Amino acid sequence: MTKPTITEWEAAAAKEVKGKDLTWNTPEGFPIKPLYTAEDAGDPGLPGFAPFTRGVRASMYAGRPWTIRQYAGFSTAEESNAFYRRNLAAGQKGLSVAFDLATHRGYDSDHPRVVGDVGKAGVAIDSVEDMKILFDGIPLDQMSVSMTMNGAVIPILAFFIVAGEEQGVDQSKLDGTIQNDILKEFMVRNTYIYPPEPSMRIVSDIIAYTSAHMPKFNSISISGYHMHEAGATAVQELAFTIADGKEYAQRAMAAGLDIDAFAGRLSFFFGIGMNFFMEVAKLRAARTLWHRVMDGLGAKDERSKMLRTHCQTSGVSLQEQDPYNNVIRTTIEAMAATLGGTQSLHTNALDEAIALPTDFSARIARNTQIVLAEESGITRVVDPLGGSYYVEALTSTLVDEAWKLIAEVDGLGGMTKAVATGMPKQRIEQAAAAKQARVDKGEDVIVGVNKYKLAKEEHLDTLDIDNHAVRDAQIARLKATRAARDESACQSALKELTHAAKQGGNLLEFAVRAARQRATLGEISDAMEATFGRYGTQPVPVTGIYGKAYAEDARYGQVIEGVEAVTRRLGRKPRLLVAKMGQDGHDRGANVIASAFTDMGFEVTSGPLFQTPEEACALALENDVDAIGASSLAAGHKTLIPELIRLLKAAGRPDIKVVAGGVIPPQDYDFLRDAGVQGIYGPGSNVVECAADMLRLLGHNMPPVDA
Ligand code: MLC
Ligand code: 5AD
Repeated sequence: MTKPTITEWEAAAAKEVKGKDLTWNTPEGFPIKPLYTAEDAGDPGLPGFAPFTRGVRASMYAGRPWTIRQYAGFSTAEESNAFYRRNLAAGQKGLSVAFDLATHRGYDSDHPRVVGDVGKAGVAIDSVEDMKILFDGIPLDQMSVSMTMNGAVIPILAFFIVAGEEQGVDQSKLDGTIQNDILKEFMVRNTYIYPPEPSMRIVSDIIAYTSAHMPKFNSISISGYHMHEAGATAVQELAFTIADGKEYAQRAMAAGLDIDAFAGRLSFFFGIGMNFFMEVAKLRAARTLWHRVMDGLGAKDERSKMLRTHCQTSGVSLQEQDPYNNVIRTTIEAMAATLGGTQSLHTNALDEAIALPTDFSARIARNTQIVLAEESGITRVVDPLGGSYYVEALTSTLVDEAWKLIAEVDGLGGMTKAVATGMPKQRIEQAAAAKQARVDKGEDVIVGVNKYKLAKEEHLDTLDIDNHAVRDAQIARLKATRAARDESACQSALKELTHAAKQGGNLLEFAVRAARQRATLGEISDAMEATFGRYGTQPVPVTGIYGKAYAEDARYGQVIEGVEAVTRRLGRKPRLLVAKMGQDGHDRGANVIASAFTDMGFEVTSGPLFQTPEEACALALENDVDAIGASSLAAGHKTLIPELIRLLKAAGRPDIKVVAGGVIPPQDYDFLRDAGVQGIYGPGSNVVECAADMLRLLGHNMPPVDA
C-alpha cells in the first residue's frame, strides 16, 4: 500500500469541511495549520543534555517529581505558619511565602500609608521576630522555602538568614529561592521601592552574597509570570524574561563575579495559561533560549546554562462566574506546566478571582497536583510530548520569534534601558487590550463568562481577613521588639547600612547585622531610602487598540453616541479618574479601563499607583472629574473606597460618582453600596457595558444591551 501524501490529506480534509479555512492565528500572530507532520518538527535532542529543550535532568520526573509548592501567606505569622503546617501534612512539598503589600513596599505595619494593606494579600512581616514565628517548627535546613520579595528584598532575606541562624541552621544550609527580580517590577508588578539603578545594585549584591555564602540558595527567580498575567503573549513573556536574565547575569559579571560561580543558582518563573500546546512549547523554548544566551556570555559549566523554573497556573484565566470551572482550567494549565518540564509548581485555587484561598479551595488546588503526580502516570516517562510534530514546531517558532525580540532589546542596550524607554510595558499593554477586546467580543470563549452563562450564580464561602485586628497585633509586636532591643547597637547598625548604600559594601551583609539587632523592615528600608530615594511613576495607558477591535460593533457605536451626547450636554468630554489606592500595584485592569474608556471618548486621568484616599480625592478635585473608578485587587476595598467617598463628601463633592472594579467578593457588595459605591465590576466584566453603565450614572438614557 502506498502512503498517502500531504496533498491527498489536504484534499480529503477540504472535502470534509466543504472548503472552510482551518488555519488560525495565535495571539502571537503565528499562523497555525490544522495538521503537523514530521516535516515540521526538528530534532530536539535528549533530556539532560544541551540545549535542554527536553528537560534539565536526564531522568526528569521519573527520578524525582516536580515540587508541589503552593504560594501562600495571609494575616499574621502565626496564622500563616499554622496554614503551612497543615498543607505540608497533606502532601505539599515546598513552601512559598506571600508577603503583604506593606512588607513588599518597605513599610512597617504601623505606617500610615498601609492601613488598608496589612495582612491582606499576604503575611505581615515586620522583623526577625515575625520571621521566626513564620517558620516555627519548620526546619530550614530541610524545607526549601521560596520568598516572593523584590522591593524589600534586603530586609526580608536578612530576616530569613537570621531566623535560620537562631534556629541553629547555618546560612550555608539554607535551601530556597528569593524572587529578587526588580526589572519586571518596573514593567508590570510594581512593588519597587527605589529607582532602577540602586535597585539593580541590590540584585547584584544579593547574587554576590548568596554565591559566596549560600550555595544551596537560588539568588533570583527571573519572572515572566507577571508579564503573562499582565497580558503578554508567549513571545513577549519569553523574550523579556530571558532578556531580564541576561541583564542580571551581565550586571553580576560587571560587578566582578565569575559567571560560573553564580549562574547555576539563577532560577526562573513562568505563568501557564490556557493555550495548552503553546504553554508546553514555551517552557521548552525558554530552556533552549537560555542555553544559547549563557553560552554567548561565556559560561562553561553546563549547570550555568540550565534553565530551572517554577510555574504558576494563570490567575487571570480564572473567573468569578461559575467558579468550579476554574478547577478544570487549573488542571489543564498544570498539565501544560508539567508536560513542559517545570521543576516546581503552584496551582491556583478555584476562588482566585474573589479572594485568597480557604482551607477547602487550597486542598483542591493542591490535590490537582497530587492527582497528576500520583495517579495520572505523567511522571513515568521523560518528556512524553517530545517529538509531537505540533509541539516541536511551536517550540522552534517560539525560539525564533523570541530571539528576534531579544535582539530588539539588545539593540536598545539591554533590559534596564529597554524598560526605561517603556517599550516592554507598552507592548504588553497593547497585547492586553487586544485580548480584552477578543474576550468582550466573544472571539475568545470563556465558559460561564461570555458563553454558557449561568442564570443564577452559587455563593462561594471565601476567606475574609480582619486587617484592623492583624494591624493591631503587628503594632503590639513592633512595640515590644523595639522596647526589648539594644537601641544604640540597632541605630549604629542602621547607620552603617546607610553608609554602605552611599559608599559601597554589600547591602545584605550590613542588613543582616541590623536584623540581628532587631531593626525592623521599615527601618532597614528607610536606612537605604536615605541614600537611594523612593521611586514613583506615572501610568501612560496605550490608546487605539480597543477602538480598532470594535470599529464595526453596533453596541460600541451606541456607547460612542452616548459619550457624544453627554459631551454635548456638558460642553466637554465626561471625565473619569481611574484610581489605584493603597499598596496594590496590580494595574492591568486599571490600564485596560483607562485605555478603552479613552478610545470611547472619555477624558481619562490615570492616577499614580499607591495613592492614599486623600491623594486620590485631591486629584479628582483638581481634575474636576465626573466619576472615579477605583481599581482594587489586593483586598483594600473595604477600607480605602469608603474613605475616599467620605473625603469627597467632606470636600463638598458628593456628586462625583464612585464605582469599583477588581477582585471584590460578592459578600462585600452590600457593604460597598451602603458606603455609596454606585457600580461594582468584578473580573469578567464587559468593558463596553461598564462604559454603558457609566453613561447611565452620568444621566444618559442608555439603551439596554439587546436593544
Ligand atoms: C531534581 N533533582 C534531581 C532530579 N530532579 N536529582 C536527581 N534526579 C532528578 N530527576 C534535584 C535538583 O537538582 C535539586 O538539587 C533538588 O533535586 C530539588 O529539585 P529542583 O528541581 O531544584 O526543585 P526545587 O528545589 O523545588 O527548586 C525549583 C526552583 C526554585 C529551582 C525553580 O527556584 C524554586 O523553588 N522556585 C519557586 C519560586 C516560587 O515559589 N515563586 C512563587 C512566586 S508567586 P540541587 O542540589 O541541584 O539544587 C508570585 C505571585 C505574586 O510571584 O506576584 O505575588
Ligand atoms: N496566597 C495565595 N495565593 C496568592 N496569590 C497572590 N497572593 C497570594 C496569597 N497570599 C496568587 C494568586 C495571584 C498570583 C499573583 O499569586 O494566584 O493571581
